[in-house]
Amino acid sequence: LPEHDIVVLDEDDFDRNRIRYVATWGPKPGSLSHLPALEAVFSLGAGVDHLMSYQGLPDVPIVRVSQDDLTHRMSEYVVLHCLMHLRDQRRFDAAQRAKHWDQDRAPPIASEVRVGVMGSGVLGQDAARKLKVMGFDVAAWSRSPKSSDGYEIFSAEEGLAAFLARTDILVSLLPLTPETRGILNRSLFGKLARDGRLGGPILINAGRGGLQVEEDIVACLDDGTLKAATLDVFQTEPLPQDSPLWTHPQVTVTPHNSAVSDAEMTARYIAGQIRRHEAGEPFQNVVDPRRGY
Ligand code: NDP
Ligand code: OXD
Repeated sequence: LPEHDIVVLDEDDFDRNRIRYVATWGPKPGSLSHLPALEAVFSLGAGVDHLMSYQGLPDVPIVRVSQDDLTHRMSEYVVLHCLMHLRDQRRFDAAQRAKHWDQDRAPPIASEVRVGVMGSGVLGQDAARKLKVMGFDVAAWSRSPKSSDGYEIFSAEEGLAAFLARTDILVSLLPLTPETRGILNRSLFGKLARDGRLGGPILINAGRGGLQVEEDIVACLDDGTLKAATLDVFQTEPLPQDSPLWTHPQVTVTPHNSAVSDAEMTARYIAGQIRRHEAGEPFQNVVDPRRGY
């Protein structure tokens, strides 16, 4: 954007009256206030919970990142971990370390395993499509009613119980909002299918840590309500050293890197949005602050 000056908060001196756009992740209190020429705020990631919790969010379009490289990375992660659970890969990792030839059974195939994707937005739809290609029996859940050619989409509170009852692997790709906070809890885990081929329900959460109640996850793993979990996001990040999730034998921990935004791609995306806006076209991927996503 050669026609614009670009400044960095806390590094450069600048005149707040001249700031037209802000790109941010987890803005400090006050940092978005007193910017009279502000035209838009860009979230440096797909999620905007870090902005929705800002006190006094400016009344300008809030634009989030939604681009193919991030979407494809997330689908890679979801497919990888669904396949890891399908093939019980962690068991073979342990067997290899013990030099144990653990060849005892034919695993189920993907079509015998029901994956339920919570959140049927940009990420959920791409992941669901790719899980279908691998053969999984896929369904999804969203806030508003939707349809898809390839799989069933349940919606809202009314559709939740039926969605959970047909789910062996629950993939969470929900945004964190007041409605979804803490949704991944014991009551919900207790409604997942118990008659599946994997020996118990499995949770994969790559949405946000605030969606999950970690105490419930550990207790449900210990009493068999859940069989295993893959978690990319946590209530507190980095995951505290004393969290039992680090060492739980049924938990796979990844450090919030299922779909890291590439800095170069994100910069290009934001520059592209600014060019659209300055050419009189609307921003894309504008968030609705009333919904919180
Ligand atoms: P979208 O806004 O495109 O999709 C959100 C989906 O969630 C929609 O289908 C929406 O329903 C659904 N939803 C929202 N609230 C509810 C609710 N109360 N009940 C049921 N469904 C609900 O977002 P993306 O797919 O782009 O991203 C999803 C989230 O993934 C982000 O908000 C972020 O938190 C997380 N993320 C995590 C990353 C990581 O590295 N771990 C990387 C990138 C994103 P509807 O279709 O009806 O609107
Ligand atoms: C995002 C993230 O929201 O990386 O983009 O979590």
